[in-house]
Amino acid sequence: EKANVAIVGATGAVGGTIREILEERKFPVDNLYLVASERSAGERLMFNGKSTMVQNIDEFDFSQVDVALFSAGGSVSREYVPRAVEAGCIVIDNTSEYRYDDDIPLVVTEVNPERIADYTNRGIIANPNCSTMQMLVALKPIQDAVGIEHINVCTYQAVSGSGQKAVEELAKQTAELLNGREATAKVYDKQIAFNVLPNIDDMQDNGYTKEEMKMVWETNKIFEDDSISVSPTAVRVPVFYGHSEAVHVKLRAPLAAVQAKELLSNAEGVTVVDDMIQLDYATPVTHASGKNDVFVSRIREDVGMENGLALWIVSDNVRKGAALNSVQIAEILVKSYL
Ligand code: A2P
Ligand code: 11C
Repeated sequence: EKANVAIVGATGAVGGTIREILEERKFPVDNLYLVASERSAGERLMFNGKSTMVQNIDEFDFSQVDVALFSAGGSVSREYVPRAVEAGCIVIDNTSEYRYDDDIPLVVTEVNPERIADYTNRGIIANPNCSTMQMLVALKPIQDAVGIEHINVCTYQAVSGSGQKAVEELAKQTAELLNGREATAKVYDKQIAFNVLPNIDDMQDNGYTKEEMKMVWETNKIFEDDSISVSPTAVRVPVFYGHSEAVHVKLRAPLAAVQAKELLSNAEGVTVVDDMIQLDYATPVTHASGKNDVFVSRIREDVGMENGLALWIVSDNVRKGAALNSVQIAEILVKSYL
């Protein structure tokens, strides 16, 4: 019934939130192992009222672990996920390292939980990118009802998506600029405070960034529908927690805004916040930050195309976008498969 769980990247933005969520949801943990690099090995962190020491990944014995949640970046996953699997762990990987391999399931728990069964292929389940995650939680009921032909999406992404150092950079630059000093940029190539950067993750040969292409590849894979086309622009904004998205979808059949609102109101993991007369609409700061749900506002028929629907989608990128979905996958895995 209980599982031995490891968090790899335990000292990071996502790893810390995984620890919080395991505790909040009373995940049936037998032993919890906290793993990071040699830099933070020896530090102690609390879990369920117990102080637990962070261990160096190089010396860590994965054979003690049933489920390992990896959130330490792509290169760490490339090197250590195979070792963990070899030692008998099932890995839930939160990087883009294994997401696009055909035999590795890519799971959003509200959309395709049945794919978790495919963990037997390679012992790995991949967790999608945060921008795809919240978009698909919101679009799932619409795809089921009438089908989606095309998605046009612009993102407004929080700095916590780039990790703890980026959270510190935004705070520091803001203070520097308000004190009349120059902003120092280390994590981002340009100043992020009081600015917006249309450049997230590596450039690809087609002129899109990798963050943008993730939204294309992952939408097709998770919906198991290659006929959906996606036009993405991914933008970093000076927000700490919570990604926002302006999404316009072309549907395969008509769907009135009131019907879409009704579908979304009944959808798992979704909260509709949509009463513009009362100025009731979701934002990262007022609704999403620190919360588990995906919030949907501004649900309206698209003024520029037939069978079009427009939506504003906001969610905590570190929670549903990363840590929460990983834990939800682990819950289903332990309950239904182990
Ligand atoms: P460490 O504290 O030892 O650097 P974030 O996404 O917030 O930047 O966090 C990244 C996480 O990944 C941290 O927990 C960090 O641990 C961990 N990490 C980074 N590089 C490595 C590595 N080479 N081996 C193990 N853990 C790593
Ligand atoms: C960001 N979406 O906000 C990224 C973070 O592929 O898991 C997550 C990167 C990933 O910068």
